Amino acid sequence: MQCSTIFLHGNTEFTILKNNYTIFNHMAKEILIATHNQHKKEEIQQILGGDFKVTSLTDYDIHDEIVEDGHTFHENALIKAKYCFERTGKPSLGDDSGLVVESLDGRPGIYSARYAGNHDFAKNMAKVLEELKDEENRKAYFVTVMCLVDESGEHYFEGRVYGNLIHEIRGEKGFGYDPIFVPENHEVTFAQMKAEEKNQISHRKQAIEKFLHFLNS
Ligand code: ITT
Repeated sequence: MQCSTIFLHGNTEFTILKNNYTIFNHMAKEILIATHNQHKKEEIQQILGGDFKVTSLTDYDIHDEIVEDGHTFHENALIKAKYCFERTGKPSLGDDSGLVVESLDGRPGIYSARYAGNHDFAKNMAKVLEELKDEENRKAYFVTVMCLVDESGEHYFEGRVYGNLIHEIRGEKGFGYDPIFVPENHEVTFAQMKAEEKNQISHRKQAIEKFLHFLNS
C-alpha cells in the first residue's frame, strides 16, 4: 500500500492511502505527572483515556525531593509542575490537595499531610477533632489544585467538595481525613463509600475533568 497524504488533526494522524482508505494512527500525547504515586498516575490515566500517555517521575528515574514551600495550593502545584517541565521539557502536571476547615481559619490546608505527623492519618484527624471539640460550625471542604506547565505557560484546574466534619471516625476505606468527612447531600463519610462512589464526586475528579476539558478544547 502506498501513502499519498499524511495529515494531523488534534492528536490523531490521518494517513490517506492511494486507494482512498483512511487509517487513524494514534499518537498519544504525553503528560508527565509530578509524583511517584502509582495510584495517582493510574487514576489520571484512566480518566484521560487512550489519547494521552501518562508518565510519572518514576518513569524518568527522577528521585530528587521537590521542596513544596509555597504558601498556597496553587503555588505548590506550580512548583512541582515547573520542576518537571524544566527537567524533561514534557508537558507536566503538578497537584496539591488538602482539607480546609472553616472554623479553623482554613487549617490544616496546605499542611494537611503533616498536620500532626507526616502522613500519619490517625494523628492528623485526632488533632483536627480536638481543635473542633467545642465548635458547632463543622463546615469543611477538600480541594485539589492542578497546574499544567507546558510551552504555552501555566494553566490551573481546581476541584472542591463541600461537607461537614463529624465528631468521631467512621469507615475504613480511602485515606487521609476521609473517616471524618461527610460530603454535602450524603449521610456517610468518604471512608464508608466505595472508591467508585467517592471518585464520582471527589475534588480530585473535578479538577481532572477540568484538565481533560482544557486538553480537548
Ligand atoms: P503526594 O504529594 O506525594 O502526591 P500527598 O499525600 O501529599 O501525596 P495530596 O497533596 O493529594 O497528597 O494530599 C495532601 C493531604 O491532604 C493528604 O495526605 C491527606 O491528608 C489530605 N487529602 C487529600 N485528598 C484527600 C482525600 O481525597 N481524602 C482524604 N484526605 C485527603
